[in-house]
Amino acid sequence: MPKPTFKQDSFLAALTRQWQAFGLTSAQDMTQHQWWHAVSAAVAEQLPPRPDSGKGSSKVKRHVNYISMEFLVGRLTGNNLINLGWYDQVAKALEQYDINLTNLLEEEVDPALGNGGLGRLAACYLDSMASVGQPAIGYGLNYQYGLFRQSFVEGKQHEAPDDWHRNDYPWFRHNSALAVDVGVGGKIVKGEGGKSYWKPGFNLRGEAWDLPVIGYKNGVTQPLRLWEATHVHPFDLEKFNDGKFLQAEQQGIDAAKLTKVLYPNDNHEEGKRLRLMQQYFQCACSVADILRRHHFLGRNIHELPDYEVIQLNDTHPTIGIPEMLRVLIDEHQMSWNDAWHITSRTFAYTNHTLMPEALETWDERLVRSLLPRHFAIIKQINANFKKLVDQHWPGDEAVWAKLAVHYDKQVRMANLCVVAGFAVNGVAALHSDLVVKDLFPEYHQLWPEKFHNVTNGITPRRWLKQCNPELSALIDETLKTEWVTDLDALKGLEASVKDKKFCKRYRQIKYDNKVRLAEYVKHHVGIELNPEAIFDVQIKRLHEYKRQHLNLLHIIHLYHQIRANPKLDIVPRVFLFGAKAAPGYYLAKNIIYAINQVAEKINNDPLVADRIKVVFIPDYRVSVAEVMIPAADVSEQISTAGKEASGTGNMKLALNGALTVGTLDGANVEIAEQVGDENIFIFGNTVDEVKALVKKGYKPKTWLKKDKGLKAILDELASGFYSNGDKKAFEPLLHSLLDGGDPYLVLADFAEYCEAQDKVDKLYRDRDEWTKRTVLNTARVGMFSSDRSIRDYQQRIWQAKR
Ligand code: B1H
Repeated sequence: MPKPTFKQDSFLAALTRQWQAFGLTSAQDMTQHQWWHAVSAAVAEQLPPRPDSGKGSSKVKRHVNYISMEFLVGRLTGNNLINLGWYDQVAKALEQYDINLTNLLEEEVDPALGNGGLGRLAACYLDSMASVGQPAIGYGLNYQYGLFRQSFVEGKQHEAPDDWHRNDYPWFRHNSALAVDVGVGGKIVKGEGGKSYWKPGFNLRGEAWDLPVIGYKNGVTQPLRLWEATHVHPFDLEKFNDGKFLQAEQQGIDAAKLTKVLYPNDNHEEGKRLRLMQQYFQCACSVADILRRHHFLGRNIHELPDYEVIQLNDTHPTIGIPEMLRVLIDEHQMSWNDAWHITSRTFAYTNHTLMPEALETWDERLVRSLLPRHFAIIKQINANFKKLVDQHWPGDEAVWAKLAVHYDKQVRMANLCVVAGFAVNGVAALHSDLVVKDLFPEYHQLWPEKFHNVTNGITPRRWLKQCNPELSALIDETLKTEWVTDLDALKGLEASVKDKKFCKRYRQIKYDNKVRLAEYVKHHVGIELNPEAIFDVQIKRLHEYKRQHLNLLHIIHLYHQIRANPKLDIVPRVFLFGAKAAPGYYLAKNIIYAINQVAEKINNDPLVADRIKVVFIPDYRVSVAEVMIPAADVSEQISTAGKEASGTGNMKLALNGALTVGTLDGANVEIAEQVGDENIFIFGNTVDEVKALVKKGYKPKTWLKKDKGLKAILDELASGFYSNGDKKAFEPLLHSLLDGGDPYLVLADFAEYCEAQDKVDKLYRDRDEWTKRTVLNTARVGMFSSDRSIRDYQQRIWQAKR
């Protein structure tokens, strides 16, 4: 497809229609926000009228349907302009109105339709599929409220609803022809000839709202299709005529509830009825849409797996599997065997976590009451699979207890995915290993060929070109190639570490980005930062396993050192945090509170004299990440080994020239391999060491006995020193570290973590050496482009023989 050309006349004409639609008499009368809206809508109008990703696919290249409950796309206007290659032309066109495009882009409210890494990964993958020419569609939900907005009230997290004004988001295209009706509830009834069928209790309508996913300068636009739940009939007319007005409206209210809000949990499931409804609604709409397109293109239903693959982003859309079987059997009148043959060659599953509390299981009563037909299908899958297990492990109830899809009145979604899917993959080499060894060893024995690794990636369009334009320009000048679609080309920068001029500019760019972040912090938090200090950044969801509290203990350790030796010579350091805690996650919220309280004390202690600053930036989100990442010197990736499946912030930070302080966990392992041991600070217990410590009977007390300084830190937290005398303020945190048994081995890694941080301090004093190592990070992390991940998916899963 040809690269789309920017037509200034038609853009300006569209812009005019926009301000006219606002009821204004001239462009100059628009507010800054209206300008953003008008420019976005005018650009959106220039896109092809109906992107349909299905047509480009063929038997040689299957079409990908990426189903995910979350797409954390971030702001679209700037990104779309870059990918279209129109950024400079639009900026120029706006100059005649005295409008600065860069400032305008700040007007956009982030569409925050995801929690964290899993949702952001989905967004990066859409960008890469469009950019490498993988025909694809993303299917998700059009939440009215995205992830909550966070503020701090006296140090404590406060949540507010995130109304992102989806109803006038200029990038949406509503496609009313694609609406789908979805039945829920009801029961199985006997029909004529003894054949039973499902009679749903009520119906919902799914309306399709498409966001354009624009490939990088290649003319490709593919949809991200987000379903919104509405009611089938605006009113139940019968009830309305009966005078039961309120009841008549009731149906509509319930439907609209379904896609009201994103569940704010990361790595944790709650087993809520509404959540299962959301999952089913999304899957039913998406499966119907996939089959509609398949038929529309004149293809035979038995050839579905030759043309389509359905990639499940974790188990959240698993109910799509029994839904596909139901449609094929009940609506296409197919035999079980034929339907199974099609379905089991169509679905593939990505596992994103080993955390037991995140593995989805549904109470059978819930599944049966909401989806009686699907429950019957799941029981059939289970019964058929039992025969296979009995053959391999005759009479072994313990194995069946592990492998069953339905057991103990629970439906286990991960097991359903493995049994019914043709591929299973983890998201980093270490994680995929653990998926086989710790989570699914017996399944691996049954079907070794199903298991794969695809290491996560990030899109270099947003995470370098867009967020770090100065560094991108330096790379352009140095390499003189289009590295943004071939990130391995960054290897070419290695030679530049010897180039003094290059290094000076690289360092200056980092400094300028730190100044930009300092301005942001000054404006939003009111704290002054010294850009000469080390900017040490930990940005990710707040979770016990990610160990933000390990970072906190080290901060207090430094503070103690200063108090013991007021002349202590350390490089000034700014510890920056960005993290949201799930609203019901008590411990995580307490850790936020502790960090804020310690920050308050340290930032205002004259003895510290600005050698340490601690800043918790509120409402961390994609647009804030875009300011923090280019400004980071140090990247904190300090999860307990074996717990972080991959991480992707680690990749973004390394790409932008931060040095990692990290454990051998998730993709850190591969980052270390790529950048080389000298260019990363690895510390802490390995997966095997963690397992051995736990097996031996891990006791927090033993570590406190060994390390008096560590004990003093915990004692001080318990003393009320950081909490105006309130000794209970950090009880949840202290309980977790002490009587709670320190489940994530924070104390065991503390000493080595402090040593690693000490090395950071030492190295930073040698500015040339530091710069050299950061350049080598940028140069050597090209493999973490999500374009590479997509090609891995193509080769190993989507386009492989099955
Ligand atoms: C990841 C989740 C997750 N893994 C349940 N699992 C959710 C689980 O709403 N829920 O119920 C939401 C999210 N998220 C993350 O995926 C991993 O922790 C990261 O290590 C990984 O990089 C990311 C992308 O693969």
